[in-house]
Amino acid sequence: MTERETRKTNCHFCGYLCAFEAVVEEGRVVDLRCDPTRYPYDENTLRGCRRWRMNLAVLDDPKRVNHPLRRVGERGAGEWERITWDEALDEIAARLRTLVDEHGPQTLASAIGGPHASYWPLHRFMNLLGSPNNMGIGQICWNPRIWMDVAAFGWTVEADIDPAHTEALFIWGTNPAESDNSAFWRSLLRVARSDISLVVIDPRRTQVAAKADLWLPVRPGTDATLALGLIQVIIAEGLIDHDFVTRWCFGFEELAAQAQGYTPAYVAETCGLDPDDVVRAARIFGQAAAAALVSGRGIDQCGAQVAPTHRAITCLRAITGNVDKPGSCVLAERSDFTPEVELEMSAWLPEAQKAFCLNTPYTPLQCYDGYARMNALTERFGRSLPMRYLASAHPDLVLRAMLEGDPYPVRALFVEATNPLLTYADTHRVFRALASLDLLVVLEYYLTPTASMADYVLPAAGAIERPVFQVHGGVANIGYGGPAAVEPLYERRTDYDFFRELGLRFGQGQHWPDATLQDAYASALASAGMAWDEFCRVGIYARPPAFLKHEQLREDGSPRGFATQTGKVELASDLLGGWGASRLPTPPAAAPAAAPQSAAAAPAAVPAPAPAAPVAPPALAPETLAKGRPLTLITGARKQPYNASMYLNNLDFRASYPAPLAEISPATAELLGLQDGDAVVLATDKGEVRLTCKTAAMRDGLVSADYGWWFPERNPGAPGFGGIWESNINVLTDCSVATGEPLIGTWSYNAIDCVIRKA
Ligand SMILES: Nc1nc2c(c(=O)[nH]1)N[C@H]1C(S)=C(S)[C@@H](COP(=O)(O)OP(=O)(O)OC[C@H]3O[C@@H](n4cnc5c(=O)[nH]c(N)nc54)[C@H](O)[C@@H]3O)O[C@H]1N2
Ligand SMILES: Nc1nc2c(c(=O)[nH]1)N[C@H]1C(S)=C(S)[C@@H](COP(=O)(O)OP(=O)(O)OC[C@H]3O[C@@H](n4cnc5c(=O)[nH]c(N)nc54)[C@H](O)[C@@H]3O)O[C@H]1N2
Ligand code: SF4
Ligand SMILES: [Mo]
Repeated sequence: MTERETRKTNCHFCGYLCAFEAVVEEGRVVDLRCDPTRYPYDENTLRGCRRWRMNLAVLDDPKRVNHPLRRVGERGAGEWERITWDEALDEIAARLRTLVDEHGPQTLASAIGGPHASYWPLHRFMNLLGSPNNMGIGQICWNPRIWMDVAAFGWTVEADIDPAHTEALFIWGTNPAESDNSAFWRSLLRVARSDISLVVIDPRRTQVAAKADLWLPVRPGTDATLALGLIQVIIAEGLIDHDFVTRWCFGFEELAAQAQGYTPAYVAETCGLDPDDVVRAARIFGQAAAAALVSGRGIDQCGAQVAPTHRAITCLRAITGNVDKPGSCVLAERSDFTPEVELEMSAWLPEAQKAFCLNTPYTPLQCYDGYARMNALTERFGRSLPMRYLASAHPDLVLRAMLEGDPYPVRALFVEATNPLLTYADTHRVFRALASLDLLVVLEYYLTPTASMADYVLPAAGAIERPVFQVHGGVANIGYGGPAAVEPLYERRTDYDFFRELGLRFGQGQHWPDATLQDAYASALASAGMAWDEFCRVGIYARPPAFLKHEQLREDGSPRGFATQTGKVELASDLLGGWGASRLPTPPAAAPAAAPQSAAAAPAAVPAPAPAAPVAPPALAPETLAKGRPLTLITGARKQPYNASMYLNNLDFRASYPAPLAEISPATAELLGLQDGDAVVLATDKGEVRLTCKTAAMRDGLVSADYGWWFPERNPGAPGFGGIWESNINVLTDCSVATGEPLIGTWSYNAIDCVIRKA
């Protein structure tokens, strides 16, 4: 009789890490079942999810990379030789050593992607080696909100949606039906059926917008103006929380003066909205006993607008007293388990090496100096943000260092859990930069277009064959996950094993005391007094949230306050002002933000409330304008069942969603003479891509393009690289630091001028 047993494990096809029981027969996983006894405690999560069934197929997909590969032909030609792990590790170590000896440790950069893996092992290796250059997505994913929350509140806030308290919920630039599609999305469906007033701010009529009490189809890139407009109405109508403002806000008078010009008429004109809707939204937020707000990439990826938008949102929360209060939001606490910043060992990155941070002269907040200034504040409350992600190097500057050796040569790159040829801005430039390197190492599941450019492709162990512990950057006291069901198949290894083994070859032995990833997680949890076995049984470490922590009394009898310079919530910020930014939330002069000329972002003082909305003419070269009708482009609106450049190899998915879409409103389609299913060409000054036209409910004059599209059924290497030049929207985008947000460097994936025509 064959031996059959069930083992706890987790999915990892999105951030939920849903709990499974794996049925294991003779060391092989033969079935998976939902485990509602562990996070997220809900069988329906699986029922609504199309991805989890892929787990078995992906685990032993014949297309997986199963052994270390060394390039033998021309870079990109797709000619590989199978080698052993020891050969791979020894050769990579030797080649890296030669480059470091010649150029210094800063010659190595890393590239990371979304939250697919634990990145701290990579960061630990880089810190101990002495490289400050972690290139990633920080500037356009998560960092802007985190930085602005910390500047205002001294730490990050998370929405607390509690039917017992919440009276209003704002969903701002996020589309959980597609990007989350699980527990949070289902909680929103309950909100939509309840008495809670639901307001959605999104240029597209998303699923949640269709269920909202009020939908504000804002013009892309004008959210800062809208947020100031809400503040203006709330102050003018006396809807502020006087007690909270008096006791806990710094700079209210200044903010009130600043907001004055943002009348409903001005805001409606600038943002392309109905002035009555602006007033209605402000009243809903201002009159609610508790108002919650969730924002997303729609406002994170708006270039120079990003800091003023997030700051205006912190002000909106503060003047209405919606701070660390049940039903609005909770100020997170540091984790009891070892926080990310300690796991990544950022304290070991030598000061002399931090000086090689490429960002420092450009983005004074998103760099090691900026981190130190912010950390000096948060540390007083015993907590530190993860350093590597929040100091991540600006891709524009890393690519320049690769291509031009300016200000020093970056000659080597480690790519972990990302596919930059699809997901980073300006594909042509990324391609040239990768092609120019002396050493490119890619840790992957599949031979992606990016992996095809590598010198070494290393087989990464995935879900079910590795333990997981999801901590969301370690800014809160919650972590969930569980054990591996089986050992990694074939010669796959965890990313941790690679960085540890390489670390040992660089004399980092004392800093890698845990032989395996599971041991390392167990050590991190031990700080919280939880044993790994216990964690695997319950699947989560969490503490119930505490509210109103600023009111807690310290030993001397004074209230704790906020971890900011003034101890209050900072509506006006001397800290940010000290870096040359405006002390108040101030949108860059002309909207939309993405127009390269407009993004110089010399922060204006109180804006003259212009009578007419400044909608800039498209900032495109005449050659581009000659190609078609100008529209405003937004990119990357999430779509199930795909995730960025992943899962396009799933034939069932492709049968139901076969082609990358350019969505436009029916009125825009009519104006352009386009119909559903038409092939269209979309162009910016960077180039052009081909997509399929689809009409959808959204603002007029706008095109929303899918992102991450390549064709895994084709050869991922030269010459076509899986079709990355065909429909990949990042062929059209740009990440120039000069036109980005001046504190953080955020570039724009939205509010981009483009032209469109029938192919
Ligand atoms: N299916 C799927 N799910 C994913 C991912 C994926 O690739 N696919 N990626 C994961 C990752 S890495 C992330 S970061 C999250 C992101 O999750 P979300 O933040 O929910 O991202 P989007 O779905 O792109 O939603 C952004 C919304 O902002 C709107 N928007 C665009 N421009 C503007 C603007 O100027 N102002 C406003 N107010 N709205 C605007 C878009 O129309 C869109 O509906 O999703 C995660 N989940
Ligand atoms: N135009 C435009 N561009 C965007 C965005 C947008 O909205 N518009 N969104 C941006 C955002 S928010 C993000 S987060 C990025 C996402 O960008 P990426 O993270 O680069 O996108 P993915 O396609 O999810 O790439 C993940 C790759 O990692 C591999 N992988 C997955 N898990 C693991 C693992 O555990 N270990 C290893 N070694 N490999 C693994 C997968 O096979 C896949 O090839 O894209 C950004 N780019
Ligand atoms: S992909 Fe689906 S099953 Fe997997 S973690 Fe996400 S919601 Fe859960
Ligand atoms: Mo992201």
